[in-house]
Amino acid sequence: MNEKQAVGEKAVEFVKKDMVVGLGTGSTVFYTLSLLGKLVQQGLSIKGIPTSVQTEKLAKELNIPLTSFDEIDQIDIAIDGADEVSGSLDLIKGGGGALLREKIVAKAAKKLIIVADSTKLVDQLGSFPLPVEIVPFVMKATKRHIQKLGIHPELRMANGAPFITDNGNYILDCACPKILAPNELENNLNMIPGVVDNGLFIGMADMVITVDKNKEVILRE
Ligand code: DER
Repeated sequence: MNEKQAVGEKAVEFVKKDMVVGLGTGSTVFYTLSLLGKLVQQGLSIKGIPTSVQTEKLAKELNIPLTSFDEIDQIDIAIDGADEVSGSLDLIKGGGGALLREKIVAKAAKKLIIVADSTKLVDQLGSFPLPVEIVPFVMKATKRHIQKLGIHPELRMANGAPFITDNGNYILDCACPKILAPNELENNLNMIPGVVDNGLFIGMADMVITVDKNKEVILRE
């Protein structure tokens, strides 16, 4: 079974007529968007808010109608992937470089559903390097401030140059010891001048759709 497809498509069951849907970014939510595109062709009336230029492009290819925060105030449901999911449904996100818009959309949603294959499940966050979005202007000083928190930032590169987010910023991927106090780390990071946001999504997921040891799709809430 393709776990990504199974969990991605399961999430579509929670999308109802006339909903405003936060459209996540990545290879798992790709299956959610693909099935939503088919249902839209069959008459499902929804409006999507994309979390990245990549997702916006895919949604347009699938003819999923799009809206924006200029037109709506609240999102009914956001569906997104994750890079790590802890036992308490806390997340590390940002592997795809879209963490800022993903967090904005997630915060604006009445319900956040995460679709994650079994490889993403961890006992404690921190095996996946924590993505931190920073302003390019002040990178060296920002890296020094981050290192004082006991984590180790590395500039994300793409094609031999710094990776640039949809918002024109850099990403530092930070190797962490096991993250014992994720709330504290998230707040400490975001207080650093030059840090825009980070990939810790603490207490935000309402449901995680994943696969258990018997290869069954399960809902964790
Ligand atoms: O950047 C993100 O948080 C994305 O949701 C992404 O990293 C999810 O991973 P996936 O491509 O394995 O679904």
